[in-house]
Amino acid sequence: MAATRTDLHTDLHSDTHPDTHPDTHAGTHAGTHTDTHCPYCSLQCGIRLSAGRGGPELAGREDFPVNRGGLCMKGASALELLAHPERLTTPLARPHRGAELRPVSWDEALDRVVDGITAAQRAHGRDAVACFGGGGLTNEKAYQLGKFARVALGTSAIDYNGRFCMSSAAAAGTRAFGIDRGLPFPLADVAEADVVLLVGSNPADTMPPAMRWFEAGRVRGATHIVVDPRRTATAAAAHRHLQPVPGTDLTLANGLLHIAIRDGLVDEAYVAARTTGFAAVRRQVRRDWPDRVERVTGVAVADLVATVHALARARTAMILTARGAEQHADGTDTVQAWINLALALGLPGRGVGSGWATVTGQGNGQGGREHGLKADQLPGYRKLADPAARAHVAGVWGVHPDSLPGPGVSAYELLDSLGTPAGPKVLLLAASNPVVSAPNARHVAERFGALDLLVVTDFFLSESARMADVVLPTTQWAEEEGTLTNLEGRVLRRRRALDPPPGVRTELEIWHELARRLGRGAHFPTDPAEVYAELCRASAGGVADYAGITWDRLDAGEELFWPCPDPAHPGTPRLFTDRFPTPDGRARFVAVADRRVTERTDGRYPFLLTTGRSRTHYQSGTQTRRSPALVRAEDRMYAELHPELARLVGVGDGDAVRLTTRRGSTVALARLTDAIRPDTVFLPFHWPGANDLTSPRLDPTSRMPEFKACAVAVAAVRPARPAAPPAAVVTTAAVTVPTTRS
Ligand SMILES: Nc1nc2c(c(=O)[nH]1)N[C@H]1C(S)=C(S)[C@@H](COP(=O)(O)OP(=O)(O)OC[C@H]3O[C@@H](n4cnc5c(=O)[nH]c(N)nc54)[C@H](O)[C@@H]3O)O[C@H]1N2
Ligand SMILES: Nc1nc2c(c(=O)[nH]1)N[C@H]1C(S)=C(S)[C@@H](COP(=O)(O)OP(=O)(O)OC[C@H]3O[C@@H](n4cnc5c(=O)[nH]c(N)nc54)[C@H](O)[C@@H]3O)O[C@H]1N2
Ligand code: SF4
Ligand SMILES: [Mo]
Repeated sequence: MAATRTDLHTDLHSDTHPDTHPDTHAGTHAGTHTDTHCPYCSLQCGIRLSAGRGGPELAGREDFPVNRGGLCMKGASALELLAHPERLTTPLARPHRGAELRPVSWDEALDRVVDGITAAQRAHGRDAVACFGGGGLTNEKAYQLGKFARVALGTSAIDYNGRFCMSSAAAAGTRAFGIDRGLPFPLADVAEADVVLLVGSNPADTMPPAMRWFEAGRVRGATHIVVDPRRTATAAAAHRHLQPVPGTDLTLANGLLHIAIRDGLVDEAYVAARTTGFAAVRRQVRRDWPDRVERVTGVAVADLVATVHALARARTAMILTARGAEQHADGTDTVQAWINLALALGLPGRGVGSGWATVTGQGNGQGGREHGLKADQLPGYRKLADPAARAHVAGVWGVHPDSLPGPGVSAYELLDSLGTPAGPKVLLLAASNPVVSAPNARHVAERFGALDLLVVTDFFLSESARMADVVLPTTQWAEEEGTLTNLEGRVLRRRRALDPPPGVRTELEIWHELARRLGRGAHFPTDPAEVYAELCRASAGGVADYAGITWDRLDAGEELFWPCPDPAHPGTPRLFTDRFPTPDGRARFVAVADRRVTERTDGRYPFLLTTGRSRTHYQSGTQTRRSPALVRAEDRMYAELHPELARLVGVGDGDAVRLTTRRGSTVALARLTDAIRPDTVFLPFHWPGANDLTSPRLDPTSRMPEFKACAVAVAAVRPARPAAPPAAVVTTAAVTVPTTRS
């Protein structure tokens, strides 16, 4: 590996750390280092890259307050992917449908893309071209892709994978508090909470370095309670574990609030002074009496009572939700139900160590949802339908407000419409792998097949890229400059430590070239600092105001959280201390009822399937399934089954098991564990197959799909122990990739 790495890259750049040699990219000498951040999750652990003898070396940054040197196995292995033999280093194109992808020049690839865009828009109108982005893109790239759609293409058809991530929490947070910043306080505040309730969140596996703050709290004597159908590593370390039926969190939260009201635990003074709408909620939860809640959720009344009393008695308490509570067809209302509980107990804005928060997931999951990647959104978390917002952003962009398209449809609806008579005919996809990660994924693959032109920008040939007509190779984390916003709303600098392989371009360069060919090149600079400065201007006065978070302040090492309206402003680590950013300054209760939206089990599909993450792999697996270290740790898809369920269907540990839902079927290796509910199967979605099963039913407000609960049939596969991995179990090693350097 090391030899390939030095082949492909010039050595590590000299230090860009402010203490030493700011902004020099010339040197290639040992002993220098660059401080940057991990390519993966929203914790954005600080990473230091140094020039070692055998090539670059990577270490966790002790000076970065979020991880203080800690890294998980994904972050620690991130160097393996930079000079990976499967790295894309030249554009690829298919001469015609059905032909193999083959290397082409940049000019040929870009001309092909622009010809496709022009032909589709001429025949079918501007919305015939769609864009789909990802929460891994830097702030500059997220901003630029949103602008590219509205200004270069003039299309309303743009959305991104954040819709599949935290959109329910974003919608509920905005509805309740007038703002969506995942953690409205620094992560370190977790250590100050006397009670923490984690709902559908498994940071011990999904953000291991974050556990230091939970552990610090426990050492101080804090009580931690986890709500999860599985006894995860997070639940095992907590004091109490509530193990509900998947999809019943809304009833659980309403039930806890019912008990709080019954037992006189509501903070009436806080409710009167800082909120509106409690009367309707109080009426709503009357019917959620404890016995009924126990029947629906499977959580014992004694656990319900103990949980709500612990939260209410605590000096400081937090409720944190993540994907387990949010990825449901009633995800927005479910999050609202947990917010209602937090408000009734007077937690948000009470002070350090209290509140409600959502634990955002992707590297730039927070920034990605602020700068205009979303179908209905303009930079600064502004609304595309708001005339004042349109006028402000059009002014920054140097276009007429009327030239901006209106809001488009959400991610799954967009994917579902591809290639239909009224839908887009061309898709530009960057930083997402929907044929693995979108719900009802086989259907999504069919829609990809119906397009006139699919263009994928990636650094590996993902399953989605493999279906493309044109593939554009781009830079990876350690090869680019930019900013990202982590789960706390803290803005960070990604710094370039290495040169990209020759032939690879940044996305800002790619979009500039496409825009230039469309006659709009002047609007699309390629320097990230310039794009960031424009983003700051576009966000000024918006909810997510970056105007004061200058590139220079970030480079000087200032710790800056948005909103930060001017360069003299210190930023806002903690929100809600005096008021909520709603018109009347109060937080809003909303009465939410159980609409029983979760797909029903029946005789044919008698169990519940839930999906999520393993500690080892990341998302659709494009990156981590190519890491030798991570593949050694876990090389194929597994399904967690309770031994009782396994006995019922005749499956042993390590046997192949077939899972079938109303959408499709897949095979995984059975992993028997009594840590899961006997009526529930858990499947990680890091390999193709899991999303052939999931339901595309959408939340009416956030348009979040129902990833976390659907009805499933479970059957043994005969012969029970296949010699080779079963068909749907795809390991990277088994996949032949049309090579780019043959
Ligand atoms: N190793 C690893 N880490 C990651 C990622 C990764 O892919 N791999 N991805 C990153 C991203 S983008 C995200 S969004 C975060 C996600 O981070 P998490 O939200 O922590 O991860 P998940 O595994 O999706 O879901 C959390 C838990 O929800 C539980 N759950 C399932 N159904 C329900 C339910 O109905 N109710 C409740 N209460 N719980 C339920 C699952 O058992 C699971 O343990 O992780 C980030 N970090
Ligand atoms: N069943 C089920 N499905 C789920 C979930 C679940 O819990 N269960 N979780 C959902 C969630 S929370 C999420 S966030 C999504 C994530 O799912 P995806 O959107 O598929 O996310 P990734 O797998 O991270 O895909 C990123 C792709 O872009 C590439 N990439 C990374 N960085 C860049 C970049 O800067 N530029 C470009 N051009 N490419 C880049 C990677 O190589 C990879 O191919 O999956 C969702 N799907
Ligand atoms: S926890 Fe997240 S940011 Fe930190 S090293 Fe792991 S993947 Fe990277
Ligand atoms: Mo996510």
